[in-house]
This record gives sequence, C-alpha cells and structure tokens, in this order.
Amino acid sequence: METPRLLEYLSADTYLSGEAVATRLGVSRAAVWKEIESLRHLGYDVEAVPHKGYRLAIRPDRLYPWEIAGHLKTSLIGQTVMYYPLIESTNDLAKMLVPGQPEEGTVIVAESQTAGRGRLGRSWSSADGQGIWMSLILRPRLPLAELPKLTMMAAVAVRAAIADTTDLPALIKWPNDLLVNGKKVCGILAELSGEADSMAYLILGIGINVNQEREDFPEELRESAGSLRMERGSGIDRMALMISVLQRLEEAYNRVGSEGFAGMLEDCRRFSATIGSTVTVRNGKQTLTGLAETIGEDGGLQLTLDSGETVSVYAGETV
Ligand code: BTX
Repeated sequence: METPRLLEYLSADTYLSGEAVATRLGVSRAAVWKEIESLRHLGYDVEAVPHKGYRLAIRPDRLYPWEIAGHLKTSLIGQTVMYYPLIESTNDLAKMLVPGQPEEGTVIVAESQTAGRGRLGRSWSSADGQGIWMSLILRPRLPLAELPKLTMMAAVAVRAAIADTTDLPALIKWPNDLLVNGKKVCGILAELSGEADSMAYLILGIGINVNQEREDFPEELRESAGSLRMERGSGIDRMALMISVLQRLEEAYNRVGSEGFAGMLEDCRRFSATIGSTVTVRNGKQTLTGLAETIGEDGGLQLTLDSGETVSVYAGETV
C-alpha cells in the first residue's frame, strides 16, 4: 500500500484550499477531488468547507504503515511494515517471505486474520480492527538453543508496552502468554524458518487483544480471554500501543545483543504469573505437576515435583 500523497499536505489545524493542494501536487482540481475520495475510503475524515478548503478532521483507527512510520523512532524493528486489512495469518506470510531473505526487523501487520494460528495447530481469534495481529521477522545471530528465550523477550517487551500505554499490570504466564487480571490478553507464537543453523529466521507472531468487548470473542473463550479495553474499562489507542510494542521490542533485542539474556530473564521472573504457584506443564506426552520455583538462566522453568525432585522444563504449556 502506498502512502497517500495528500497526507503530506493536509493537517488537522489549518485549511488548505483545493487550488493550493492542486498546485503543490502538480495535478488538476479534479485529481485532488479523487485523492480526497480515496483518503475517505481509507477512513480519513476530510472536512471540506467552502471558501476555506480541506482539513484532516480525524485519522482512522487503522495501523497503516505510513502512520506507524510517522511515530516510530526505531532503527531496525518496523523499518519495513507490510499492512493487510485481511490476511490468513501474518506468520504464514512471514514464512513465505523467508526464501527471499527479507530484511531483519520487517513487520507484517493485519487488521484481521481468517486463519490466525496459536501453538500446536490451535486457532487464534483475531477480531477485525480490535487487536494487534503482527509478525516480526528476526535473524538473530545466536545459537539455536538460545532462540526460545527470544519468545520470552517478546513477552517482556509487550508487557512493558502495555504498561506504558495503559497502566495495566500484565503478567507473563510462562512461556508465552500475557495475562491481565488472570485473562489472556496476548499470545506469542515463535517459529523458526529457513536453514536450521545460526542464520535461520525467527518469526515472532504476536497477538494482542486490544479493544474487543466480551461478545467479540467466540463463546468458548469468554471465560479465559480478555482485552485491554475490557480490563481497563476504556478504549485503547491501538496506534500508540503498536508504536510502543515496536520500540520496546527493539530495546529488548538490542539489550539481549549487547548484554545477553540475564536482564531480560530478571524481568521475566519479576513479572511472572507462574513463579510461586503450583502448575501442570504439558510437553508432548509428558505432564509434570509441581511448584514453579523460578526461571533459570537457561530459560527453563524450574519445578519442584511432589517427590521433592527438581526439574527444568524448556517448552510446553502451563495449565
Ligand atoms: P496458544 O496456543 O498459546 O493459544 C491458543 C489458544 O488460546 C486457543 O486454543 C484458544 O483456547 C485461546 N485463544 C484463541 N484466540 C484467543 C484470543 N484472541 N485471546 C485469548 N485466547 C485466545 C498463542 O497460542 C499464540 C497466538 C499468536 C497469535 C499471533 S496473531 C499474529 C500472528 N499470526 C498468527 O497466525 N498467529 C500470530
């Protein structure tokens, strides 16, 4: 999607005459009118006042790449944003891009997904225009064994972005969910793609429930899922949250690159919803129940089982 040229000229504060716009764009008045119509089609409210001209009254609640670019202060993450009003799954598209060696930091964002995916083939409910459904393409120069920690890094970054933007106290449910008041508001799906070596791509799929109301979730999710709006009791500016997510992800990624994972793991422990409670972890055929003691330096969740034995688990899900 290309940036509408008119946006460079229209502002919320002043009126610009049709003639002035036509001169600046070097087009006819009729062409200006057409461009205004296409802006309106994108959801911009362009006010037209006779003898005064045009003014941009309202920007739409859409995660358009040019709007993101206008606010973003990162140097890697989100430098390229691919936007889709509707897509099957942003992670699927990211995987398809990998053979073409996409630039590290590329973000795919969609307003709606028809086949949003969770882990283990589960589906992810992605209501139109009410969440942030995005995939980030990374090419970390790290040993494969370290990559699962980047899922936790994403959880730490999104937690911080939610706190920045909404003041809501999100907690990290090991390894990849964020909860607010016990409701799942975010899920992260990390997938490796490309060569299985240190040059592999890591795709971080992030789904954040932002402005849904209870009835926007399928019935079977209404007890377990929540949105930031439902938990805060007022609507959330998706664009502000999106910008903060990208900035926090870049900070976290840079920090891991320069200092390693220690600080990030400390945040994981500090904001953990899992440590200190008795949990059941399912990992393939294995199911373990025990007290979650801490998250080790290797990213594993350390459990003390009923037998008194201490074990670390590196993947799976806590129930
Ligand atoms: P997960 O397997 O931990 O969670 C999936 C489970 O969560 C589902 O089986 C369902 O019970 C529940 N669930 C489904 N949708 C929602 C929702 N909107 N809110 C809360 N709970 C839900 C978590 O997997 C990883 C999800 C990643 C989603 C992103 S969106 C952008 C990217 N593209 C894509 O296809 N997936 C990722």
